[in-house]
Amino acid sequence: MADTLVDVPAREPGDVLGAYSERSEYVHIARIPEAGPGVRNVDPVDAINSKAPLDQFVGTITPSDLHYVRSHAGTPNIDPAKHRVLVHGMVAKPLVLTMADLRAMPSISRLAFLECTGNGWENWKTAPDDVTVQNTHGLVSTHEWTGVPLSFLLDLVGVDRASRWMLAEGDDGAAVARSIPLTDEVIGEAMLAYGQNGEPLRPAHGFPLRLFIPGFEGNLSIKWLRRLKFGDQPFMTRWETARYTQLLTNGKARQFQLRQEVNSVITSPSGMMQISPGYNRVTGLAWSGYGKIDWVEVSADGAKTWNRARLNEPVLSKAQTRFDLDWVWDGKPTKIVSRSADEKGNVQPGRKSFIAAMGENALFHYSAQQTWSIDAAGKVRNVLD
Ligand SMILES: Nc1nc2c(c(=O)[nH]1)N[C@H]1C(S)=C(S)[C@@H](COP(=O)(O)O)O[C@H]1N2
Ligand SMILES: [Mo]
Repeated sequence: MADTLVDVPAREPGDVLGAYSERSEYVHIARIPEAGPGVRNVDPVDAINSKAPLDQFVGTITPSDLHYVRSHAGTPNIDPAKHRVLVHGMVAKPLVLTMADLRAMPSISRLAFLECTGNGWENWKTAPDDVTVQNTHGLVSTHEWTGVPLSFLLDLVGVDRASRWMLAEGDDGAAVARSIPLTDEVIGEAMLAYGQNGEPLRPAHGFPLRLFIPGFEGNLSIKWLRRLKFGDQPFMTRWETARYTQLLTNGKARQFQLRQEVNSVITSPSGMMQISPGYNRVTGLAWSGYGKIDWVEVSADGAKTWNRARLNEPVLSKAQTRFDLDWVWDGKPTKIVSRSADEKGNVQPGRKSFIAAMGENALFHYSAQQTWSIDAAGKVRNVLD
């Protein structure tokens, strides 16, 4: 800590008050576009996703312009005045809705995380040691989402009680479409969202309308939503056959692994940071698709002994929770790692037991503990432990 005050600056008028507030010139914070697992430093035209800078965030809410993006065919340009949503299938009264119709309906707002099932996919096998936490975990973000509760719409169209599945289809070049099980939880928590962090959705995130399903894999939250169809079984789109299945060790593929697991990662110190001996604040993020985070533990000796971290309020269901822990580094090489548990009793597994259960052929839902090694010079690196 400094022991003197710097000179008081001259009392002069500051910068003009503009129509937007820009970030400080001293803050450099941006997403990184990637072209696939581990394919970094790409031209944005080749990117299939763009990862959020978790190492630079404070608190739990992701700024709108830094929410991660994952799109299969780029961002379509949709005029909200012309946009329509068809709701049909096993319903008493099929409807075509405009954005004005939806805006006139009751709305809810909720803070919740969205996570791509591909988050962490580098670490299944061969993650290099020079990655940052943005590379390893940047496909998760938390926003306040605002929209019409799905349950309101179900009542409006009179969904048949025998309908157990809903098809949601997007209006992008890839026409991404997924079957969503109509469980009580989904009916109670899903929304047709038109707002993010207090403003209309941004085009990359589904403007003018997307589905949002808290706790479930990101690809179910269909962007640029154009159609909901109700049926009594899954629709078996190519997204649930060719994509989004998990190849298991026994050679069989698992379909419909829809929930995001309990997870956590230390965001500071994290990959490629430089630390000094003495006091270091260890901080990170934890989240679970099952509900609230119950506890987070941090180990500073390579998972031999664990310490309870502080959970920073608010701790919300299916939202990212920030944790921190005071730590004095003695300057010796070591490894730091976090693990979390949720209110349903799920505990984040270590990498070895995770790989033993899931094998190495799977690509999605990587949620094992993340270990960072620290060498004698204080350099932090990714390590598969
Ligand atoms: N129509 C459509 N919806 C989509 C996608 C897409 O490519 N097209 N990508 C899905 C995937 S894989 C994820 S992880 C989330 C990402 O949402 P975001 O880009 O707002 O973070 O949107 C999902 N919804
Ligand atoms: Mo995704």
